[in-house]
Amino acid sequence: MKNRTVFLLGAAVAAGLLFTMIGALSAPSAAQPSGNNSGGQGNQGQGMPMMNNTTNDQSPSFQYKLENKYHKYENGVFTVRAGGGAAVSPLTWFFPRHAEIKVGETVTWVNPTSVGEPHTITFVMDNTTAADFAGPFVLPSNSTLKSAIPNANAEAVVMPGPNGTSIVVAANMRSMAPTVIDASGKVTYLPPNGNYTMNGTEKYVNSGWLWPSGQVPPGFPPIDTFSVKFTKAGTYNYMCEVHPWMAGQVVVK
Ligand SMILES: [Cu+2]
Repeated sequence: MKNRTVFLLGAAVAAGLLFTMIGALSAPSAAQPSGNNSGGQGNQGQGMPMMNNTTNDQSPSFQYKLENKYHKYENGVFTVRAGGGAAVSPLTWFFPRHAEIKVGETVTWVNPTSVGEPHTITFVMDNTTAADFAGPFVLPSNSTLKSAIPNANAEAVVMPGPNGTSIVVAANMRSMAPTVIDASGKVTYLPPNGNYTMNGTEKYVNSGWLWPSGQVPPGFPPIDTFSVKFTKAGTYNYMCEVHPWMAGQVVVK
């Protein structure tokens, strides 16, 4: 368990760096929505006002208050915002953290962050099926990996493995893509922007990496929303696999 935690922390730090870089790269295009060409992007039907660039709108306290202010729960659909904030202060939190609904209703998650910071909505019901977002995989002997993009400044992380094999570190589909592991252990991948009906017996239900609309990096599944319909009363805890301190709860009555 300790090793896993250390690995997770290492991976989280690496991903933090990665996304800081992605954030920096995408920041100029993200800054443009103050013009007209993508003026709808910040709204996402959530009643969120566009940030104007007057005073201090990047401060954590401003962003936190803003994200907590707007609640949307109508027609049996409770919308929860995964993350929020902007370039200076992306928020790694669910807003609100507790959603209370009735049996048969739905929770929909969106990511209103104005820079490309991803989150997951991950329910780990049996306590053993959490998924790291990258891991070591065995390559057959004498195989090599090269980038699919010609002349890319890229090289896969490959290490010597046992018996002449190689170990490649690759992204984990069960973290990155919408995934369900049912009571019998069967793994099913949902299409991007999964719309899942939870029966309460699952071992693992994951949104995949949920990006702000229009900010999915190349190579990632195009996911900017996730919906779960709850058919059984109970308390459903979930977390974000990218930022394990992000925790939320759906109470179904
Ligand atoms: Cu997160």
